[in-house]
Amino acid sequence: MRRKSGMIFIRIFIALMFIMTCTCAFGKNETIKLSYANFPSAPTFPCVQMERWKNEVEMRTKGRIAVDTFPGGTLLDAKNMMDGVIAGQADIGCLCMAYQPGRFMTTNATSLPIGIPNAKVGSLVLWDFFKKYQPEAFAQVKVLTMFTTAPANIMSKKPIRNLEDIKGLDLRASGGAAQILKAWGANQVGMPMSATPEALQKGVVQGLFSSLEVMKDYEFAELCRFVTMTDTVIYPFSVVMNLQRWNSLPKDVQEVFDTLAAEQAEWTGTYMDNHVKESIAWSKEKYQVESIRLDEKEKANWERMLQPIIDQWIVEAKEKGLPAEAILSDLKSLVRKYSK
Ligand code: 3IO
Repeated sequence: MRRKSGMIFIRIFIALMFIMTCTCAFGKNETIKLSYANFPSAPTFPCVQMERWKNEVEMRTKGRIAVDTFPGGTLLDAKNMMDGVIAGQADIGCLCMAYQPGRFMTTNATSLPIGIPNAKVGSLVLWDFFKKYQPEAFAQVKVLTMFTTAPANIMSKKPIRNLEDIKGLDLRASGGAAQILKAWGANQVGMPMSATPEALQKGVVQGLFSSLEVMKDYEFAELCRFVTMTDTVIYPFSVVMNLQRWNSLPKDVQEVFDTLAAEQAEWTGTYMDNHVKESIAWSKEKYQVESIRLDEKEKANWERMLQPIIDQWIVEAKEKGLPAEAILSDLKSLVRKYSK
C-alpha cells in the first residue's frame, strides 16, 4: 500500500515535469527577456527614452517581450557599450558615438558645425543618414534607433562673454564638440557625461559643453551659474542590439522594433527639445543662472573659427576612403528638408 502511493506520487511528479518542459520549450506565450544597458543615471534623457522604448515594446508585443533596464553604467559603461553588446554582455545598449570619434566617423559627421537647429531635426537627420549610408561600424549589431541631443552650449562656473574669457579654461566635452572647444581656445578635457558630475565637483573642470537639459537632470546649475549660448553642435547617439539575439527574435517582434525605430528617434528629439526649455527655466528660477548671448560681432568671430574643423574632417574622412563631400552635402540637404 505504502509503496503503491509512493509510485503514484512519482508518476504525477514525472508528468508535471514533462508538462513544464513542454510549456517552456514550445509554449507560444513564453516571455522573452531582454537586458538594456545605459551609461548615465536614470533621470537623464538617454534613460528616459530607454524607459519609453521599453514601455512601447512591452505594450506592442502584448507582454511577450520584457525589457530589463540598467541605467547608470551598472551593466555596461560608456566606453564599453558597443563592444559589450557585440559580446552579448547586454542584449541592447545605448551609446554616445561622440565618445569614439574614429570608430563612428560617418555618423559623427552629424556633429560637425552644419547648423542642426534642434534635437528633433537632428534625430530625424541622423536616422535617415544612417539608413542611407549603413556604415561598416554597425555591421556587427542591429541598430534599433538613433537620436541626437539639442545643440550644445557652454555651462560654466565663471561667465564667458568673449574669446578672452574662454582662453585656456578647462572645459569638458567629447568628440565633435571637443574639437569646437579647442578651436575657441579652451583647454578641452575629454570624458563621458557620466564622469562629468565628479569632475565638476572636484574642480577638474570649470564647466562643460553639452545640451542644457543636464543643468536640471544633473543639477549642474548649482555649480555652473553661467550659460553662454552658442547653439553649436549636437551629440549623436545610437541604440544597438546583439545580432544573434536579434536574429533569434520572432518575425512579428522584429517588425515591432523596426516600426518603432523612426518613431523613437522623433519622440526622443521632441522630448529633448521640450526638456531643454524646462531646464533653462528651472535653472534661472532655482539658481539665478545667467544666460549670456554673444553680440553679433562676437558671434560671427566664434563661428568663423569653426570652418577649419569641417576642412579637417574632410581630409580625415577621405583618408579613410569615405565620400566626404557627398556625406556633407547629403547632411546639409537633410537638415534643410527637416528644418522646413
Ligand atoms: C548626454 C549624455 C548623457 C546624459 C545626458 C546627456 N545630455 C547630453 C549628452 C551628450 C553627451 O553625451 C555628452 O557627453 O555631452
